Amino acid sequence: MNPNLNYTAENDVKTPVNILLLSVYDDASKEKECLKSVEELKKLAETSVDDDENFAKCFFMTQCRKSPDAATYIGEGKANEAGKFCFDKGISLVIVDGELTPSQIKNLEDALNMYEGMEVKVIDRTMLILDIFAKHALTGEGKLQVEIAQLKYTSPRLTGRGIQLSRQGGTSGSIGARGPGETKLETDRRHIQRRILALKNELSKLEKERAVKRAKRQKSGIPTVAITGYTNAGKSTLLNYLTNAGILAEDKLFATLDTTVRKLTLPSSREILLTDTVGFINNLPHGLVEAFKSTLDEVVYADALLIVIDISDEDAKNKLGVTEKTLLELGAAGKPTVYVFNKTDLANQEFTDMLPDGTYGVNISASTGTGVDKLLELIDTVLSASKKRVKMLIPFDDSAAVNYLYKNALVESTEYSENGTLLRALVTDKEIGKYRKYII
Ligand SMILES: Nc1nc2c(ncn2[C@@H]2O[C@H](COP(=O)(O)OP(=O)(O)OP(=O)(O)O)[C@@H](O)[C@H]2O)c(=O)[nH]1
Ligand SMILES: [Mg+2]
Repeated sequence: MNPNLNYTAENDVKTPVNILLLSVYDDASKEKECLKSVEELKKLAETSVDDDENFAKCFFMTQCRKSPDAATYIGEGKANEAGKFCFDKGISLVIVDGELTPSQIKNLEDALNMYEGMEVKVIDRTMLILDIFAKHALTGEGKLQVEIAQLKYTSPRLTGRGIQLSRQGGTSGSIGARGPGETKLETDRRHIQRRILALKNELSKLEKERAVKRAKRQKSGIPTVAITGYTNAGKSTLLNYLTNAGILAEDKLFATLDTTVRKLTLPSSREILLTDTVGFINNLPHGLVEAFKSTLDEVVYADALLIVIDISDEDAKNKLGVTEKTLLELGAAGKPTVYVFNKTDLANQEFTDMLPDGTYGVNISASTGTGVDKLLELIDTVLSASKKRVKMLIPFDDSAAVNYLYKNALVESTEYSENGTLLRALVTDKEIGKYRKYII
């Protein structure tokens, strides 16, 4: 965020929150990669603090060592240096670019708070992401998913330092302590386990509702197209442009956590359902994919994907790699896909080296609408080429149809009944058009 914009609409002065970002890399060759990741951590910290109507002043420190220290993450000497630095700069929050064990957090806090009266709090990257999720989840389902993830991950890691006793708290101390709420955090592990179970029960009811809705959509025969990609790529802006969905789209990481579905008519007059989904990030926190399984299922069950890439981002290629890896892990890879290279109004880059062989790509600007017509055409193209599973009963006198399907479609099973040949096959729209009368 821009530190110059440190006034709210009401002219309240925003308070700077001084933060130190810490990262360890294991080989000199990885320094650049480490700094890139720290840069992203800074963006996450700014997003989180900005939500509290303050602004972040971020410093960073990195250390090259074989592996993070088992006790304090950074070595003892570096921890002393960091402690002094925190004291000098008035830093109240240290964020580590990785996942820490509860004891590492406690030990590092003890090491950093080296002078009387210091109250430096330590959180890790996952706690920070969960904190942003807690603030951005709007629906009941999203909130339940985040609270479960926080109870599992954040609760055991809270040391009590710098925790605000109010969920409304607007200072640095509240970061990483949102969601489960203070009363729950003060209770013992058994209580937390009981709470997780109760929330999971509630969540499973909502998941069932979602599954019913999805089944209804599938039955309607209208294909679903999911907009997916790295966080901040412009997914919500694209859905808004196409459907006036009115979803919050802003320069923040994880602005969207809840799924929105909108109907859209393509120029060919084919109707589709377009869904906006939660964005991905490098090293998506452990357990978060599981927590957001039902939301992410919208991607898994979609008929086609739009993978949105911010082409103005110099790290676009890596971020696309992260997106594809995450889709693979979710079991959503290999679907008919259009690669949507967005933000061309900021940088008109060639995308050809990023486009996998045999796939479709298009340059667009979701802000101005440039290229969107071509995108709609491509959605039509990939949907027409995509295969659907059908059952057909073909009369014996049309053996040409059976031969054609054997040659052009993927026939999964054949049976003979008294009325003809019963085929189960994966077919394209072209074959559906040709043999619609035989589909049962
Ligand atoms: N200049 C420019 N900015 C864009 C374009 N598309 C999106 N943006 C901006 O990029 C930022 C992120 O856009 P979103 O639509 O919120 O991105 P998202 O992919 O939905 O992000 P998450 O929900 O956080 O995963 C916003 O500030 C948008 O205004 C574009 O084509 N051009
Ligand atoms: Mg979004």
